[in-house]
Amino acid sequence: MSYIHETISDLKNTSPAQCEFYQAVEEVLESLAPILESNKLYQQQAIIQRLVEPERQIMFRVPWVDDQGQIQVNKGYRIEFNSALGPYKGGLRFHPSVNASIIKFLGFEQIFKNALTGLPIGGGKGGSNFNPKGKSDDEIMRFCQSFMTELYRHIGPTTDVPAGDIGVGAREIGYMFGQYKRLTGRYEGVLTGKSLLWGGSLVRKEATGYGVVYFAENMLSIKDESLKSKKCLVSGSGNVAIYAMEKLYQLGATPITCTDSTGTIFHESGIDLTLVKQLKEKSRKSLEAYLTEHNDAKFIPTSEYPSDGHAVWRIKADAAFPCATQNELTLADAKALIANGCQLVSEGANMPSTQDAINTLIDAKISYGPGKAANAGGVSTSQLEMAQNASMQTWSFEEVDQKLQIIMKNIFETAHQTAIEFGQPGNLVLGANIAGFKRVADAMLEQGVV
Ligand code: NDP
Ligand code: 2IT
Repeated sequence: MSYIHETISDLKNTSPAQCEFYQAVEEVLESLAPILESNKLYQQQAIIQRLVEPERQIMFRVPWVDDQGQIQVNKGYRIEFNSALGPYKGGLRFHPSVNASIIKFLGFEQIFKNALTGLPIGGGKGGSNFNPKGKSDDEIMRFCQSFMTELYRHIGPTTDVPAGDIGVGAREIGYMFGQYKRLTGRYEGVLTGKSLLWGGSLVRKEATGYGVVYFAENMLSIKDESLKSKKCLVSGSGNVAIYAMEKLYQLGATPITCTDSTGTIFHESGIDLTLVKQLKEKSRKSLEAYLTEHNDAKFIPTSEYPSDGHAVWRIKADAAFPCATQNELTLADAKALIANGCQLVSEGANMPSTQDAINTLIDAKISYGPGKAANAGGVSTSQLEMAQNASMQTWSFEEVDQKLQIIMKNIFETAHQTAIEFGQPGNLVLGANIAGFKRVADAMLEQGVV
């Protein structure tokens, strides 16, 4: 058995029943064979075995009282995965599907994503199996306060800096920041994605979605192409999807779909973004309500999705932007995209494509931007928020957006050049994994066995 397969097999024995985590580890480790061959120190110093084991895993009870006076109990997590490059950095996800496997896969991805940005941030992730859907504002506040009542003792502006992810936006960050301040008495940049009124950074809200589109532009530019006039499939209708669609429109492309957990909207003439913002950012409704304003659009409920995938990827278009959740683009979906002439996939979500879908997209020579490279604009702008907080400065929208564009270009160039260097031009999965690994692994070598 090879060294890599042995490591994965050990992991399955010592961390049972964590399939999303194994999937993320396998994807990274499979790409690392050439660099592990070229520098034996990584094996001698057990870098891989150290990387797959989080530095610390915190799991806690989150009790809270609902509007009916009933006591509810959720699970809370913060996985502090790797601090070789800086304080643990990564979002919090509130979704009923959250478990240790999901948080570990997200934390593991975050190590390499953050390394790839070139910024001084380590990798971490957290969250809860709390379901924000249908909860009142008061319930959300009480939950967030209870969550922070345990989390506050583990985080800090130079140790661990959480942010948002699925189910955690400005409202939740606000309630958590308030409770942190109350418990510690400190007003400091312990969370990112804060409101602009009290320490947030311009562009952070838009950053992940804008970044995914900037990354796509970089992928196309080396083929002398651009997004202008392209028809685009977008999945999701949350923070990442909304600002990916906004940037697509700004660059002359047309998003024709978006999705949520209830189904898919297909609007051939272009998604009405003002309406999606209204439905999702304000009234928090199902996308089906889109039809009340646009009877020329189509809503495909999840019950009508193909059994081997998702309706959104079966629609003919030039480019695809998965921006909802993990494993939302299957092998059959990838084949349908290719058959329909799709030229590009840029991932806003974390691990949205299954491994066989990724292999198929790469074999078809489609421009494929893996999430840990393409969606790194969010965490990068979080680091810009930390920098502003630490220096007590606020930068203009243009200044932050300019920095974001440069960071996305650098990430693309790094992954692209690394893929060439290791003999697989165009394979940005290999390029991103090796480049991210090299930075964090070399830091670990220099810091000794810790
Ligand atoms: P939001 O909560 O704002 O939006 C999530 C969207 O995805 C919603 O439309 C939601 O539908 C849909 N969705 C979530 N889970 C499922 C599911 N299991 N099946 C179908 N649809 C689902 O989250 P974000 O936009 O912030 O995050 C989206 C993705 O981007 C995630 O993978 C996240 O990890 C990743 N990401 C986020 C970053 C950020 O800065 N926020 C940074 C980098 C990556 P509904 O409205 O019905 O709930
Ligand atoms: O997956 C991600 O990169 C995020 N959810 C954002 C993390 C952050 O710290 O801004």
